Amino acid sequence: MTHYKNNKNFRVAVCLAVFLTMLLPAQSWAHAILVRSQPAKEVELTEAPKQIDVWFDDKVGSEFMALAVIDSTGKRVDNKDVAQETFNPAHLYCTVQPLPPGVYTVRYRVVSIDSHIVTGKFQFTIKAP
Ligand SMILES: [Cu+2]
Repeated sequence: MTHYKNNKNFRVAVCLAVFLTMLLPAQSWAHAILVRSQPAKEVELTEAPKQIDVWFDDKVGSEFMALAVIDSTGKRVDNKDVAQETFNPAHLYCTVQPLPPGVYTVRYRVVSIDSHIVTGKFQFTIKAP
């Protein structure tokens, strides 16, 4: 009786372990995350940037990439010219229109090499000089 119970627990443990090892590689492998940006997240600038740069921890797919900059009224102020650096596929950038002081939101969407879509956003502020 006790033996049967232990055996059953062991089998449950094995199943769980197999299940976890199936899950983990997909989670920890090549799921791109944003590691750096220019302007940096939450930064306050006194001079308007002309370009927005984002860097991921791994290369991202060249399909479906999107980078948008939105002002506080919801208007899109980037030039819809997102590009990927040829020799560093982890780096995307776009240019922006002349930006008056205000709070801006940068939204991004990329496809990791594990085929997962990664989206996110961050803000920066331009203060009057
Ligand atoms: Cu992933």
